[in-house]
Amino acid sequence: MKSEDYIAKEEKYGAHNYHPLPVVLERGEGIFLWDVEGKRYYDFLSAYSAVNQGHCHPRIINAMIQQAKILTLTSRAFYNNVLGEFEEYITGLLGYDRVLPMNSGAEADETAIKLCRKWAYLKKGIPENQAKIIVCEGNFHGRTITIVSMSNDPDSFKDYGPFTPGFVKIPYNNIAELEKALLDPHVAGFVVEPIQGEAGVMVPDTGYLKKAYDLCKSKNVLFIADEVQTGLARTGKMLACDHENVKPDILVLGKALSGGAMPVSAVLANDEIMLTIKPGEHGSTFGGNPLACRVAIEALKVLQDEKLAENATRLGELFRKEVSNIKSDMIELVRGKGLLNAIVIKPKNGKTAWDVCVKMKENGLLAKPTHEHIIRFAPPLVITEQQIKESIEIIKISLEAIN
Ligand code: IF1
Repeated sequence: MKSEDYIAKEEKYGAHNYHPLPVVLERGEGIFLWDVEGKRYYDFLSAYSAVNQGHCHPRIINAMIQQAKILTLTSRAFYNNVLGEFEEYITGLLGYDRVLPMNSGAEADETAIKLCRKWAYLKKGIPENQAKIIVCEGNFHGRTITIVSMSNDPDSFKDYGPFTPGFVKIPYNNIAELEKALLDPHVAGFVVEPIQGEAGVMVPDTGYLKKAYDLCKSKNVLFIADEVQTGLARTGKMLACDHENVKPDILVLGKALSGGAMPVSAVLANDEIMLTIKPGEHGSTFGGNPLACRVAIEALKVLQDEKLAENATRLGELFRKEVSNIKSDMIELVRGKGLLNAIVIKPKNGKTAWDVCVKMKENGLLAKPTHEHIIRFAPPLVITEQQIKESIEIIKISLEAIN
């Protein structure tokens, strides 16, 4: 079968909830992907930052294979001999009392919302069913009904109502609006992405997270960071909140927690919050399974052993500097942090970000547009200086090829 045959099969039998770039991938190694015709590509999406450690990292895959031969799933009806080790490791690494393991990012965000509400009723003393949670316009936290109830993007919520109540939407990167929203005594939490990914890699002003955190503290409101995309070395620190020395009350992780090997997510918090959920009040069949735990421990160790946060800082700076120097009337703006970057594209003769991505694909580099005119550039963090320079050359010739 050729690429077009695979594409036709998906078109015929699959739901049409995605519009992929026309490339059919069959193999990945480190920063590279190969299609079914054997053509090699630089991966500048990293499965939306799930593959920070690079495709099929040998240590992660080996951990996975070893554990898969022994035990994969018990459910939480019984103990398993890996979960405790994972819990001890990740809480020690990130400095929290406890962790609650889930699978997808959306489930972990749902868990954070449930935790926040439990805490609001059991600890803060908000009257039953009155708790409110502040969220930011432009957010992306996943696809469940409750999470799309937090969204102001019609693509996410339209025709999925009725929606979950209890969310207050304010503009992102706006301290004054947060201050105003916090005047309501029924506010229990504030959910924020340290950098908004889906919105087009929106980096807030320096000091925004710290000020927001301090304001939340002054009102006894939980600061909840969705680091599903920004966490785990992507922005040049283990957590993007580390840039401002902010320690979220509730931390949400996903994606790269498994290095892309399987869905693994987690919510971290201290005793006062985490212990408000009692046995039988929340969970997941697969959450905390021994296979996921082994994979996650190894994925976290790889981030540290290979100093991937440092690499993201260094090569991210290089990327933004060199791309800013490209002379192209299609580049309106380059922004980002670490290796989470975006180019805002100015359309030219009817050609858009999509056409740039198709051209880059032809030239051997994969990236995906978001919001019509923005292209996200987020390679695996194992990329080298030489490779990032080659990639920038591909971006350059692709932009030049569009007239
Ligand atoms: C898709 C975007 C990225 C996330 C944050 C939770 C989740 C995500 C901050 C949910 C997921 C994804 C999912 C993916 C597209 C993608 C995305 F463009 F939509 F915004 F990465 F930039 N919090 N992000 O970014 O995690 O349940 O998917 O594991 O295809 O929907 P999930």
